[in-house]
Amino acid sequence: MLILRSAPASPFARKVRIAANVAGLSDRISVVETDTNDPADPLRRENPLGKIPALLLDDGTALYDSRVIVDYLDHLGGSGSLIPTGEARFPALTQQALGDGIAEAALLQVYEGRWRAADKRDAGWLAHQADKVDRSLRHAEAHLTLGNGPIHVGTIAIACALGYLDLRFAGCVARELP
Ligand SMILES: N[C@@H](CCC(=O)N[C@@H](CS)C(=O)NCC(=O)O)C(=O)O
Repeated sequence: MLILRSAPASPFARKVRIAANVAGLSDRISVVETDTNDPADPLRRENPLGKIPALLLDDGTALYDSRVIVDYLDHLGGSGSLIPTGEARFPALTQQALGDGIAEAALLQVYEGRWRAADKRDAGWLAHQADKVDRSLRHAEAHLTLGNGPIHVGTIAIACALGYLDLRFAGCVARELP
């Protein structure tokens, strides 16, 4: 049984859980809730970065990060089950990078609030990250055909980014760009 270190709110861990489901591998994976803030959690021994998701193989090897894990699941599920082959591969991987980047920029804003005292928070830095999210959502709306084609790593990543924005930024209005 493979072990997936995960947490319900993590967009990157969610991407892996959905990918495992799409590739028909959920039965082979035990999802273990992990506290990235707990120094005693085994995660830090398995992934020195202390980040989830991490996937533990039967021989104890740890795979991270989510892109590597999805690549591994694609290999287990049969090449092309998550990452298209041929020419379609690169747009799908780029779409994954866009989804992951949105989640990352959103996460950095959340961490700014979680890790810095209120008087140390940097409004310029928060705006820099919020602009990335805004631009990327506009780009996705204008250029991506989501929901009409096959599910792959790119569509999954965008879905997880949108889910994370709903979770952490629900009700926020997209900022006006110049
Ligand atoms: N690029 C990584 C990002 C993983 C990541 O940032 N995970 C967050 C949770 S969503 C985390 O573990 N944060 C804890 C920390 O940074 O200490 C991936 O795709 O797996």
